[in-house]
Amino acid sequence: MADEVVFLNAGASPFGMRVRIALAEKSVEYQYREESLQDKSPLLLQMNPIHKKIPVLIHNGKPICESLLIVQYIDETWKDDKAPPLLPSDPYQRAQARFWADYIDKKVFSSMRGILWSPKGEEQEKAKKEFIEELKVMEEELGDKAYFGGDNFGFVDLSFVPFYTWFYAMETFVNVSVEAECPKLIEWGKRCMEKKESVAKSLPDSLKIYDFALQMRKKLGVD
Ligand code: GS8
Repeated sequence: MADEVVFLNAGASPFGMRVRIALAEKSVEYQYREESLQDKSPLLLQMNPIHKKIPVLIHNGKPICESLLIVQYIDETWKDDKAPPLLPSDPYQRAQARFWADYIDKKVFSSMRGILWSPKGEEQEKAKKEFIEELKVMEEELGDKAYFGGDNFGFVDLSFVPFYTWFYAMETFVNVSVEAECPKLIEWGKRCMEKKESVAKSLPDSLKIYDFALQMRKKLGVD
């Protein structure tokens, strides 16, 4: 029986972009369902009753929630000869990759949220400072490698690159140039977009993301 794969997502979500890239990497066919986060479908509530969030992957009727766990599930389930595994085979290297993905979610995403959804002022400035510091940590980890995974695009690259398309919104909201602060990180983002079709076709345009963030700020009454 053919696999039935359903992907519940919302277009601008960096977490959803991770899943999109992973599915593209492994050439998995799936049905896409766009969710409205203001009016969640009964299917989303049934499939992710704990967090009630996208993304959710439903594989043969069984849900998997949380983007990093979904990506790991995809990596373990669809082993494609053309696409090397996203996670390294060595347990220590695997733990390190998971550490950086966790750092992105706990630290980088948290400062990005601070920039995006805070009113102009002290709180947003604090988030800006933290954001740049954290990006520098990521840049240091990248070092002179082509990818966080070394010569190949891997789990950390996949976990981080969706945020690259959000950088323009951050830069515009708090008047900072990520390229001036972290040039290697920008080169890495461009490399991912140019060399990885799975990335290029999964990331929305930065301007669209910026418009989306502006609309959200209005809706939330931040500005
Ligand atoms: C985060 C998912 C998330 O925040 C993951 O999958 O990695 N740790 C999770 N999803 C948001 C949309 S993206 O900002 C969401 O579904 N929000 C709906 C809500 O909070 O009601």
